[in-house]
Amino acid sequence: MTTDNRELWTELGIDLRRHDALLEGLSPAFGQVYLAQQDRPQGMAFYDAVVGDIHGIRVHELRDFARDGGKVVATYCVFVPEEIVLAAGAVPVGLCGGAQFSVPLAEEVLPRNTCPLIKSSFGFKLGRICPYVQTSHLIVGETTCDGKKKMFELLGQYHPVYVLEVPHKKTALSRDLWRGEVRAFAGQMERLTGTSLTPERMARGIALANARRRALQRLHALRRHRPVPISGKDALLVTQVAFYDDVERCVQQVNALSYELDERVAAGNGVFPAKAPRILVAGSPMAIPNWKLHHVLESAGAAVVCEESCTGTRYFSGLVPEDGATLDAQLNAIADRYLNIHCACFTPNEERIGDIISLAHEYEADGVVHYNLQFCQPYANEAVKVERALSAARIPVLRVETDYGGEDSGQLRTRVEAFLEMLRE
Ligand code: BJ8
Repeated sequence: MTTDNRELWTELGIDLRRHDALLEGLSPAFGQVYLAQQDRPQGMAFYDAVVGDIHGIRVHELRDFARDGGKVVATYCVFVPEEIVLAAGAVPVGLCGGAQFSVPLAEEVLPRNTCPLIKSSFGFKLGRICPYVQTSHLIVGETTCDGKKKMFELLGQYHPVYVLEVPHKKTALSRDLWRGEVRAFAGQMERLTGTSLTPERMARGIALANARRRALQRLHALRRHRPVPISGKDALLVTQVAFYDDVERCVQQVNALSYELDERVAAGNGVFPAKAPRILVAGSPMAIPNWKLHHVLESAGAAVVCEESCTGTRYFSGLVPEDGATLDAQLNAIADRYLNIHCACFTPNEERIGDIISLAHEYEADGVVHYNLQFCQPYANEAVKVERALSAARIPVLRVETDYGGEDSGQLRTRVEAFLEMLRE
């Protein structure tokens, strides 16, 4: 930790006492969960360095950008069209909300039976612990689930917030509403940045966002190989970092890692034995530093080969067509790509069930762990249909509901071990 960082955090109004306590806990946790892994790809050194200076270099970059008049736009959901943010010359930053640390603070305000992702996010702002939030000029929320929707109202009392209305059905009427919302958001970005959106600027925003998706698609596709060339924990970390890193650097780092994995695959080198049970994790997103389930699974001998989640396939699947000739056509193409995200906030959401089954086949998963954050109603309820569909497809499934705390780790480990034992039989 450099003096320079402390000056920066002070300038951003960070509560240094709380912030020190957060970082003191993060460092050993990362060492135990990540650095203790064997035979990691060399390309992960970049990600280790990013976590090692998690509130340093990137925050400096954003602060310098802001000093030069740039705008930083913070988000919590993959429904926020980052193409538009980029086209307006602003920088999108996906916020974390994966730490238990800020949950008790949030519980002083929010109902305790709120999902940990919402509580953690809110607590970070309330306690002035997150320099990314502090650097941002605007937080863009959404009406995906009720908990978030109402939390954003409260968050608006502490920070500028703009809320996108995400419809909950995928009818023609909903599509029209969403297209209108995307246009209104484009106007909001123009006002925030003072930049008029043009087809050329939008084309660049679309190309950048697609480049990141392509890089992530390529990396994650390599996890289909047996033995798998990268651990699930490492792959998850790459996705988590992608949310807030500079887009071009992200593409470069992810592609470099993929080249290295290509070589591993060609040489038949994997990080786990070829016979390790292969697990698809499906469900709620896992924001940094939520590595809990992956750590339990891989410590018990499994290989997590895919995440059907917003910190997985839902983040990078589906490109925006790059041939839109007018701003209108581009905005429609963006809106349509986002409306095709299969979040459990939609009803019905049969496409997600189809995705889970296809991904289980594509990644040769021996079983699926359906993960939902405690008190997350959309994913908990949808798990019933997912479980039935997987049973019908003869794919073993384990349903897990947990939070960010460590109290249930022993019980979780026991259930995971029993599930893996069953898969090995
Ligand atoms: S598109 S999954 S990122 S909403 S876990 S806050 S749903 S109670 S995170 Fe999500 Fe966007 Fe959907 Fe993806 Fe609510 Fe559930 Fe909490 Fe959730």
